[in-house]
Amino acid sequence: MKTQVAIIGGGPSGLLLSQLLNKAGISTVVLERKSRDYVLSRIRAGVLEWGTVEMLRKAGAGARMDAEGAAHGGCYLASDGAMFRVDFNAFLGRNVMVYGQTEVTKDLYAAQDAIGATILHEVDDVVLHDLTTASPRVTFTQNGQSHAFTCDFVAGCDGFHGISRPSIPAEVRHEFEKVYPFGWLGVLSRTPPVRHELIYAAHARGFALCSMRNPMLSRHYIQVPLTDRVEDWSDARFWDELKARLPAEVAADLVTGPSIEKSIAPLRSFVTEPMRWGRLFLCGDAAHIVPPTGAKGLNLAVSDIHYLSDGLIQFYTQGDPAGIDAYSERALARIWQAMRFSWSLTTMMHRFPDSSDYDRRMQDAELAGLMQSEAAQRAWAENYTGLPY
Ligand code: RFL
Ligand code: PHB
Repeated sequence: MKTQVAIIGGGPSGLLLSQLLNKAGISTVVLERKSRDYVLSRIRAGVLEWGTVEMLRKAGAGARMDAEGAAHGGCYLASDGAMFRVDFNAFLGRNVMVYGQTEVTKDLYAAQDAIGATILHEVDDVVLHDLTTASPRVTFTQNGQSHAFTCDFVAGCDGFHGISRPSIPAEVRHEFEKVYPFGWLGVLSRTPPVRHELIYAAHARGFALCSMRNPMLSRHYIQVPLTDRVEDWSDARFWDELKARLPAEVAADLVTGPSIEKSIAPLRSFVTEPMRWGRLFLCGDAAHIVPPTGAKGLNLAVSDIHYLSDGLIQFYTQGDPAGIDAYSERALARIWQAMRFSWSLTTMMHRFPDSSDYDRRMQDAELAGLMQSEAAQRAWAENYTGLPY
């Protein structure tokens, strides 16, 4: 077997890359460790930057998003009772799209099926060989049988715990990491969203976020200690805690109901540099992780794929390696901006266990500064809705 681009990982970044390359006549093989049902059961991101929306349309996977997604022209920030709205439309004439990652992934699978792309599920023991030669080789097992194929390039789209990043020698990698001393408890429920747009709430008891998937499906998060387990949080305890952290007029409107999914995610900022080694390119969570506060993870995966797919198409159609040679630098420049935004929003909105009174006054002053300044809100909106590619 031989293909032009081997793609490790069938999450949003791997599927989107495969789709864009296939549409340009470039052959791919996607290797995914889990089953399709498992990949589609993961509840993750909910907010798409407009650049992501346009990339999904370009890939031919945007029709259902355009029909069922909700364009939001702003969002709310709340702090101990006070709440204000950042108006993306007024400042920038831009929206974000509320459409779940689960649906994005489903649409990408459907688009891949429609063009007959090769996606192998439940593969194990993926190993990348000869990455610094012109003909890398990929070996793996499926149903207990060993397989191998050669390719021109490998795209490592296998998430934070994948094998692609560790395939780059440790002495080549420069890793930057910040682990936050708390996690997010996320709850999905068949209840109407409390407001039409998202609410990010800072509170003395900890951060809370009201998000949604559609008019009858809400997604809420609260900051919890890393030592907490999902079993510690009955539905009743969760709703009480969420209400306690929201402004009173919002809490009064909150409709509660049984949870249909509940999970705790740790918060981390992580970047590895460079994102290319020989013929291997890292994309998405394989190369970087942001805390979910800025809603940037999936969107950064998509901007990586924008740079890499353009570079590979330029290479195959014009014989010009300029785009793939610039990939790591271009992707990283945008990634560090999103890292800064996610870190700054996380730092401003959460309670840190070791923070002093001084630190808390700084958080209050930062939020008040944002509330009072149109210039600050405009800059915030530019980052939240997505910096240009
Ligand atoms: P993924 O989605 O992790 O996909 C990687 C795929 O690779 C497979 N894999 C392997 N396959 C073969 N061989 C191996 N050895 C393999 N190892 C792993 C895995 O099974 C998987 O299918 O990475 P990708 O494609 O780079 O996509 C990144 C996004 O999933 C991620 O950044 C976002 O979900 C982050 N995120 C959010 N991003 C946003 O843009 N907006 C949001 O609102 C947002 N909210 C969130 C989030 C992530 C969260 N969690 C749970 C981490 C909210 C949460 C709670
Ligand atoms: C979500 O709806 O899952 C979501 C929305 C915004 C975030 C993080 C997660 O910042």
